[in-house]
Amino acid sequence: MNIDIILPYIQRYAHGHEINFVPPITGIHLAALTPARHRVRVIHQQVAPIHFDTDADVIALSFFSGFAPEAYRLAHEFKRRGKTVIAGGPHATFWSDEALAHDCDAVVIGEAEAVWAQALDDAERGALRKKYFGQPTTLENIPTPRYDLLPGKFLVRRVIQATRGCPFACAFCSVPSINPGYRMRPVADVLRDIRFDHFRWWWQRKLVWFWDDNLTARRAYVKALLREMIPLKKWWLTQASMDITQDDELLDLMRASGCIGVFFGIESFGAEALQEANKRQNRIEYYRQGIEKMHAHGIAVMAGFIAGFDGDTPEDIVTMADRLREIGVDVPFLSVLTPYKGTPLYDKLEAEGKLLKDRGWQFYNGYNVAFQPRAMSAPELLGAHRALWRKAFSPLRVAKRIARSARLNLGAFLLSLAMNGFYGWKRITGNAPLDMQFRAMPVQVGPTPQPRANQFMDLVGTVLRVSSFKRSEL
Ligand code: B12
Ligand code: SF4
Repeated sequence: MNIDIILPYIQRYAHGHEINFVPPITGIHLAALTPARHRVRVIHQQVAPIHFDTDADVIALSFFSGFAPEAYRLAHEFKRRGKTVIAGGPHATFWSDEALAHDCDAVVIGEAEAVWAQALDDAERGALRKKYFGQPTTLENIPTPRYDLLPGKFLVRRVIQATRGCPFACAFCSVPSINPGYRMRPVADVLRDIRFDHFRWWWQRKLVWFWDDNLTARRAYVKALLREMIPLKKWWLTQASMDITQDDELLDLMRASGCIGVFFGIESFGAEALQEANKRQNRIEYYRQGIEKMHAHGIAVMAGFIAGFDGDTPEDIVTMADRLREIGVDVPFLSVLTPYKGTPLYDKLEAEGKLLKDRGWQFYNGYNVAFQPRAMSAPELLGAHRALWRKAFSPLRVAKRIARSARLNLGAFLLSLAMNGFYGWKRITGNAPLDMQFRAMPVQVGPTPQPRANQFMDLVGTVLRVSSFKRSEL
């Protein structure tokens, strides 16, 4: 059969967005799991248009909640054209009946590994079941992602997953229910993927981007992996929890193996908010010292912050821009608290009757408000988030963060330059907060405007490509 794996997308910013930097791993991983007798394509709607006149027999849709309206529109269009539509991913897993009611023929609930080949066999025989329950399996023998199927637009290409799960249980996060427990791929398998070097440009061969939930949770495992990575001389990035800043041996290994950036979910500066979030691994009084330690190891700190906890006031939210500067964050990611199914937060807000019934899934894209906050109205929360954004990405603050990262190593500096430049560009060119408020806050489901690339990333790509013509490898 011919199979199109599609990752639907709804533009989250009016002026340039995350589309052409780092690709998701999900599509190319699913393609790698697809038995070889099928022909498979991977289409990322964030960089490529959808062609309804495809010769595919099966359309596989993978989507987050915020993109569900577009996924369902695509399901409807493909179904009208006689295609078999199979849905999966974090939204369909928790809302399988909804997906079936929106023209999906089948839903894979949970992981693909154990059921994907069976679902395709059934589709081929015309005996597709409505639901497939993909129980967590061992992560042994996971194939290398099909990097060859990534469109050329993505600047970074080697995305990898070494582990699944996270030992923490933050109230807003669905990882513990999506990936219960903690599973690790054999180190040798991960190294095989890291050694995969058939990429055109030096930075694509140099960079390893782990899309793990929390790569550093099992110290013995991650240390064994990093020891093996040292001779490979890569630059790598991942998500981790802040408690690693107290493990000097791990930090030394991270530096030695080429870590250039780590994403920490710092989330808040409020003790009440952290308690509400069940973020027991974060200690406010240690933020600054922890980040200094990362910097001392040449590692840039990307950090997530969330606006809208019960304890937050609009002032608390806006002043986060000052506080994240004080503690030395290199790249901030600023989200609005969003209640995803499968989280304690969702259960609590639903029980309290605080989920706003007039909000479609578009509001669940991380930048909009889908619930009634305690200390302010929904529009006040949105306004405070946009004010925080405006302040944190003012040209001066962006420039200062980039300048400060120049003291780190080259890779960490380039990362900070690219990511701060990406957000700063949006802020300058698009009057981003206004656009986000009025254009990226969707009020109705409709045809998606064609995503536009972030021109800053295009510029970075062009500069890198031109400057690479005469060099071999770093
Ligand atoms: C890596 C990651 C990112 C990356 C990459 C995003 C991307 N588009 O892939 C970054 C950092 C950019 C990111 C951003 C965001 N993310 Co994110 N992210 C993750 C994370 C940690 C891992 C996902 C992953 O790649 N896993 C590895 C791959 C191989 O597994 P997988 O995707 O789970 O797919 C498996 C199964 O789900 C299934 N499957 C998936 N799709 C399909 C389709 C079919 C047809 C089939 C058969 C099977 C199948 O099979 C796969 C193999 O078993 C997850 C947590 C998690 N464990 O899911 C959160 C998660 C997916 N992210 C989440 C969110 C909310 C976001 C943001 C909206 C956050 C924000 N505030 O901005 C943004 C959205 C940005 C965007 N443009 O997409 C939520 C989604 C919740 C929901 N219900 O929608 C999650 C679950 C975390 C959470 N908070 O609970 N994210
Ligand atoms: S530490 Fe990160 S991945 Fe783990 S439960 Fe909390 S938010 Fe989710």
